[in-house]
Amino acid sequence: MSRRITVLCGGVGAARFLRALCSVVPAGEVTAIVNTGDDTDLHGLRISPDLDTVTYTLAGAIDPERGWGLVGETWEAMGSLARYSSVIPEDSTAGGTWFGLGDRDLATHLYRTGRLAEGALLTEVTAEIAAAWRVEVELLPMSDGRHSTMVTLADGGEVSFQDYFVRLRHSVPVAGVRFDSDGSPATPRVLEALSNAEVVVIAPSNPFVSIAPIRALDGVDQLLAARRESVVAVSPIVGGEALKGPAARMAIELGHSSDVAAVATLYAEIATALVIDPVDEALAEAVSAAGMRPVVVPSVMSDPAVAARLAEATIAAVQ
Ligand code: FO1
Repeated sequence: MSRRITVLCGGVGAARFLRALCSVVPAGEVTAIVNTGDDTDLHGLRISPDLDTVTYTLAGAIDPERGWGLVGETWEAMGSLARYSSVIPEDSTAGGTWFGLGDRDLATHLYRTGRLAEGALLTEVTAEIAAAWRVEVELLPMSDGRHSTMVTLADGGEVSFQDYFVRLRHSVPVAGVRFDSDGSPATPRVLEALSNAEVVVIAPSNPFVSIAPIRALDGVDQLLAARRESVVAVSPIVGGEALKGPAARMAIELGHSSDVAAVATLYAEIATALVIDPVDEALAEAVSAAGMRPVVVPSVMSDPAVAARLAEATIAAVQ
């Protein structure tokens, strides 16, 4: 049974958009296809940051300041690793604390890792975690396989996405992005949700490292292009800046401009309308010239009412 609205999602921006969407349509009508290119293995645990950010946000449990992790979190486990910092061999990566895993958040990674080790699919485990948090939106990892986002640095090295984003604080210039894939496809349920939904939304997420990994899966772009007239994107760039994270700087470093016209160029083949903020109204013609219909509506989700209007206008743009 297909749900009415399918949303392509990264982390924080997508999670906030989904929360807004659920304030204007029943959560049971929404499917979220979530990027897993950011997934990482640390301390022997499988961590799926975007899935967790979406789950915790929809559960009302996200830390509102950070945008990731749990509100009211404690950090005893990470803090206790400091005991071993004086004995760790130089060539060891054990016990690292650069990626902050809160005590309660750790339970999610323990559960996910345990279930995957038993042979469960990430799709199944994600549904279990969502149900445990009473999340009614259908949450789908983009694939049950591994598709790791790798970032080529301008100085020539290559690092994993979390190395770039967290360890290097996305403060180093990038020269490229690639997806280190085990060749596994998008799940059948993902392809079905892309084919059968009434409306597909591309959330205000980073086009290069959040939406591109989903688009890189076999068949996804073709499915979207075939139903382009009912696909709408929300620009993650407002006034030349990213709503969150390094999307604007990445755009420039990867040879694009950091504005809504560049976003339109990236999405024109797969989506018909682009939601842009009034501060970018002067670029509406450039969006049209790039092949997308601009829809101007406040898109900085500063309060629930603005966010709800954004969600409503986004759906209305292609209905
Ligand atoms: N982001 C950070 O900037 N620093 C962290 O230490 C960090 C830890 C972390 C732990 C669990 C989790 O689900 C997310 C976490 N994030 C952290 C966020 C994450 O790295 C990024 O927001 C996404 O991967 C980008 O979408």
